[in-house]
Amino acid sequence: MNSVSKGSDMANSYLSDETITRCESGSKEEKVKLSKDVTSAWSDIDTFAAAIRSGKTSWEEISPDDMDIRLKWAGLLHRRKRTPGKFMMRLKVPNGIVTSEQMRFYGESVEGFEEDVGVVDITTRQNIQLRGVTVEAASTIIAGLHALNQTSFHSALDNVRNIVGSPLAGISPTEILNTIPLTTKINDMLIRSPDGTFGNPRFANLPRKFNIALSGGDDDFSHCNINDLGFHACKSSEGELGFNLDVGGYMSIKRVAESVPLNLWVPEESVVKICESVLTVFRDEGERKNRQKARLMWLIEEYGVEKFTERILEEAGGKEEGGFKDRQEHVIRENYVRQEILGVHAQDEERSRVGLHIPTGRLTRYSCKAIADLADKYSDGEIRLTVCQNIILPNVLNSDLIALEADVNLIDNVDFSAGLIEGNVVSCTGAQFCGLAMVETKANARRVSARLEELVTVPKAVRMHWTGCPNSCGQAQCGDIGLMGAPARKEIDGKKVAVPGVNIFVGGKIGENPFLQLEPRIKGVPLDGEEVVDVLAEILVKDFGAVRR
Ligand code: SRM
Ligand code: SF4
Repeated sequence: MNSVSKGSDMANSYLSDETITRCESGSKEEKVKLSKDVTSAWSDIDTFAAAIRSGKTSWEEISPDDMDIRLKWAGLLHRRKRTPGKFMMRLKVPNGIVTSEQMRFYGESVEGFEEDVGVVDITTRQNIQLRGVTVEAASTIIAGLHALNQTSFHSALDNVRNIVGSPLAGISPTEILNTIPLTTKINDMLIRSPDGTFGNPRFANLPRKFNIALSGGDDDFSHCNINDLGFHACKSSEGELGFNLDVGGYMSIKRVAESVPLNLWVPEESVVKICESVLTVFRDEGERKNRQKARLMWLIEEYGVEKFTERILEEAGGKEEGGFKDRQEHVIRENYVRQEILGVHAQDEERSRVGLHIPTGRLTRYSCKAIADLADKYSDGEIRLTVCQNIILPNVLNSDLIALEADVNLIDNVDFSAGLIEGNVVSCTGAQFCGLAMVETKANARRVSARLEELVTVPKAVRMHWTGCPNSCGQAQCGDIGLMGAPARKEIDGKKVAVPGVNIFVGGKIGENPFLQLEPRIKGVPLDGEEVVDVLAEILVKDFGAVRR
């Protein structure tokens, strides 16, 4: 049996004796978390970096439990399989709001690394990942992030991931509720200690990852239905601002589950409280043995929806205490058309918001700096990230739009306008850096979408989601078309040989009436060459009204 580290400022001190007993006979990850508290990562990274800098050790001598597991609590994911000794560093960017100073810092952080490894990605949780990071560099980058009021803590393995909010918060004419103050409050509750510093042990040892998203209006740009907690803005019958709460949505190899509605409406001021109460129940009662069943949905099913609601309300101090009500009726506006993100859109009489396309969300050190400069010049230094891996510059004066377009056209890999297919590609990391990937995704997504733009024209945007394996980080089941890495066979020199391929899903929906497409329409399409292009062109013609050029 492992000895349990349980000091007063540690994650394990929040676990009851009963939970610790379950963890002791739990999965490998649970044993690693017990034997040395995960909060150690927050200071270990400085100790390891100093020892390497002084020549006393090398990254190879750091224990694999620290290197590959515990350092994830500092946002450091060792890419042992693809780039040994180098990390991907995942940040926390609540609501996807980034300042020009922070964007400039991302570019500078990867400047010293080889150019093809030292890149920056916008993720499918409107977040940032820096790549090519060494142990020595990580400690300096974390200090730089903290100085800019941002952190990488609590962003990987068994903690709460980036809090997703509406990218049009505060600037959408159809908004019900601005999500920015709330995503900030939830983030602060999770990661800041009472003295305001980064790193709070309270919810740092959960049974598994946990996703929270808030939608401020009917567009549901946050994809609430695939989050463990999805808050849908909805006024109460008395006109108070708040949210209907859906719970348990997630995607994984084992299971893809759409969230289920609770009979619960949460007033704006009790959102943080209900997050705390669900997280407490999940931390204390969630599965600790079988990681495939350690997501919130399994606990909800154990309770049943009604009993689960009672349990979280009890934890929150009761229905009246928090001003909670029964689920409120949400009237779907007639003929509501989902707003566009990309392109120029009126914000008020003088200003516009401008959505810029970042192909597959990949930024370079150069494009980070160039985007920071654009934001300083045109959008009061503000940049917004989207779950579709693009960016928005808000508050651009209409009189500046022509100059902005000219400036954007000088930047590689940032597009002022993009085709209806290329502009709507989403892609997970894939085999370039991800050890779980079955196929390369970002490069294929770019090649295939460019070929499709040559072959067909489509009457409206087609969202194509690429994901390198069934974990579905690229959310294939949400896409109009989803492509998921899978085995395929191809005839080469008269013989059938195994090649990288994709399963193709058709018909996922997002927005007011979301739908997850769980079954692929076609399996095992080889990825290299033209076959996948031909199959997709056919689907575009049949299902999406495309016309061949
Ligand atoms: Fe993910 C594991 C990348 C969003 C479901 N995901 C991984 C790892 C950490 C695996 C690994 O160690 O290599 C990937 C790191 C690759 C790398 O080098 O970047 C990885 N996931 C990503 C990102 C970067 C994809 C992207 O290119 O944008 C996204 C980071 C979001 C963030 O900022 O935090 C990302 N992952 C998602 C999503 C989408 C979402 O959150 O809306 C999902 C499905 C939703 C969900 O989680 O329920 C998702 N990732 C997974 C899973 C399956 C979870 C499960 O319960 O089994 C894994 C595997 C795991 O955790 O064991 C996984
Ligand atoms: Fe890696 Fe698979 Fe996630 Fe893509 S979907 S980033 S290949 S784990």
